[in-house]
Amino acid sequence: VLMTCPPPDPYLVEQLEKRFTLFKFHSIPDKAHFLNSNKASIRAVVGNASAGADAQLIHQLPNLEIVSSFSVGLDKIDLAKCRERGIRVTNTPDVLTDDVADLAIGLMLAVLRRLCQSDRYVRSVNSCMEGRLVSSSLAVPPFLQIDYYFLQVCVFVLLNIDEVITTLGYISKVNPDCSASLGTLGLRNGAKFAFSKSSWLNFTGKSVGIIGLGRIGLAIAKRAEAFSCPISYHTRTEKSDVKYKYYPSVVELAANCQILVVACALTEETRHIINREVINALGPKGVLINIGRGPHVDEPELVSALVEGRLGGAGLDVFQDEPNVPEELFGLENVVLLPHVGSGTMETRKEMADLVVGNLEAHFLNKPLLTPVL
Ligand code: 8YV
Repeated sequence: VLMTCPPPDPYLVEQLEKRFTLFKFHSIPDKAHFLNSNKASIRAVVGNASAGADAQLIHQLPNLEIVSSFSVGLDKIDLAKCRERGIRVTNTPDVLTDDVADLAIGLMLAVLRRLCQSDRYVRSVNSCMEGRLVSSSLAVPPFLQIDYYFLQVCVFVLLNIDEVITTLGYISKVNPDCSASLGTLGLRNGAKFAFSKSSWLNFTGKSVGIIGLGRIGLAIAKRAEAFSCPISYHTRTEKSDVKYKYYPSVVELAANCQILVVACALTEETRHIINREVINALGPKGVLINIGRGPHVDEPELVSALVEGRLGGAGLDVFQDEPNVPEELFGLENVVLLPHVGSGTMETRKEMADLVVGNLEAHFLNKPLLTPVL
């Protein structure tokens, strides 16, 4: 078995190693040499959302029988080539649906309610007040720490006297409500931390537009309904069995919702389904949530819309060139950035691993595959 992705889960690796001879392609320095010497013995590929089996790899593996993906998404597998060669393909549907849908709702709440910003604020206020900031982020000898901290606070107070008064009111609970105030604290490496409780938006009742109404899209819709969100959707063809409003174009969907969620598979047709026109239709009060794939979005367009304020906010679990994230997003407080963790719970990752291994076992024992794609 050739694992083409970086090992995504220790349990998966352990289970594969118990049953098969596992080659971890990612950590092999001379891949061409490795393939030359081992190509004949490789009968299965295990991949995930970051690496699967492209045409070039399939071409180099003459005895490849099955590709078992540790993902529901199949965009890293050349399905046409597999079909042509009679190579079986399996994925991990259903077991991750709830987690991905939960995360989509989490992102909506996090963006609108500024959860991550609030968390950063509380940590910063506390580490600053206790002087931990200085000792944890700077290599200052212990006997100098108090002085350095004192100096930092003095400089900061002089520069931000108005905000310090407001913030101290909040911290000392003299003014526990502090609802319309703007507190600013000079923190990590001298960066300023702007914090305004009145810039948050509520989530309940916001209209949610979903692109793709498969298992994950439907699970998101069901959850958003519980928050009294009117639901609309876009798919290639209208669904006869759902009551949500259908829009035949993504631009129309974007123009008629406040939160737009990408929940469709990545194909040539859906690449850059979020483009400038869609972003402008969603507008300065709209929020984009992407739990699909990075290339669903024209990322430079998204970045400039967020920087210029043409888009209200974004919650992103996926990026065009993971693990790289456009730097321009780091300074934006209306953006929540996650490292592709939609299915990343212990329970789900175990179920995904069991499916990957179960499919391989079934194949090599000539039994029906558990979750066949091809
Ligand atoms: C995984 C995914 O993050 O299922 C998918 O399509 O993107 C994710 O579940 C990934 O494959 C885990 O390594």
